[in-house]
Amino acid sequence: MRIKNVLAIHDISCIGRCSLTVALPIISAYGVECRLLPTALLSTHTGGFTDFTYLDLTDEMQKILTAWQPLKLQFDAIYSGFMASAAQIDILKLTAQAYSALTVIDPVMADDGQLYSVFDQAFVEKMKEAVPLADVLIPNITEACLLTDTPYPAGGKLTQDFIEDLASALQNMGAKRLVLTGVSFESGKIGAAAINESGDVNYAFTDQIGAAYHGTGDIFGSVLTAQLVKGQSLLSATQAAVDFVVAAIKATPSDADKKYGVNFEEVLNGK
Ligand code: PXL
Repeated sequence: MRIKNVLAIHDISCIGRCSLTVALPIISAYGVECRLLPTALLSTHTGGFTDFTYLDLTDEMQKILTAWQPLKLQFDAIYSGFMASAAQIDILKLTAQAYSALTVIDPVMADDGQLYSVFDQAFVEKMKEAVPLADVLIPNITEACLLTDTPYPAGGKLTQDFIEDLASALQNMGAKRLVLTGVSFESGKIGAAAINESGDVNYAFTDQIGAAYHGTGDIFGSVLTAQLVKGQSLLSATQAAVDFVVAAIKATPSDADKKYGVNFEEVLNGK
């Protein structure tokens, strides 16, 4: 049987366990080939590190895609994350149109009510154009608010109505299915909302442990994409991704520096 594959469109942050340094090992460990289209090369990720190097690979991405044309490649899924420029969102659009693949888009740009330092409102506006490309859009709550021009709730306090309004706004913008991450209605429980084509919302929760670590969104997206490619339903892929992230946090010493990410390698070793 042909091994399924995913084209992962993310940056390479050399240090800090996020984007391609988690997508590649996790997707491979699920028995799915991980093909790469790198968006940028950074000495570290941008969350909590200062004075990082940042090489924007927009021009190289175009050259790579051109070099692939004669190869007549097929991708089972395209999984995009950190985009280094607005022009890369046009590249994502062309790639999604050129290859008929399940398109999983994580509109990486913000968390905890804050836009990441390297992005601005013009980038948010451009990211809105990626929403209708998504067979599965996987924003966190901050990103979902930015994409729908919804004010971020005071203190991050969420209700079921709020989540369901965000979901229907994103589906009205053209996202087919959604997984909203970082959903919590009561202290001690956190998880994700999975929304199917008809707008039905199901939740996958787990016990909340410790603080927020860097890179867990990319771990979540990698497990989710691998599971979808392997034929799992949206809800079971979401639950698997929630459970994997929790196991990775549990495997990480509580006094570890959060910007170095979680010990997901130990979870892979146990697979
Ligand atoms: O994990 C998301 C992410 C990916 N890549 C880079 C980042 C971030 C979040 O800060 O800075 C470079």
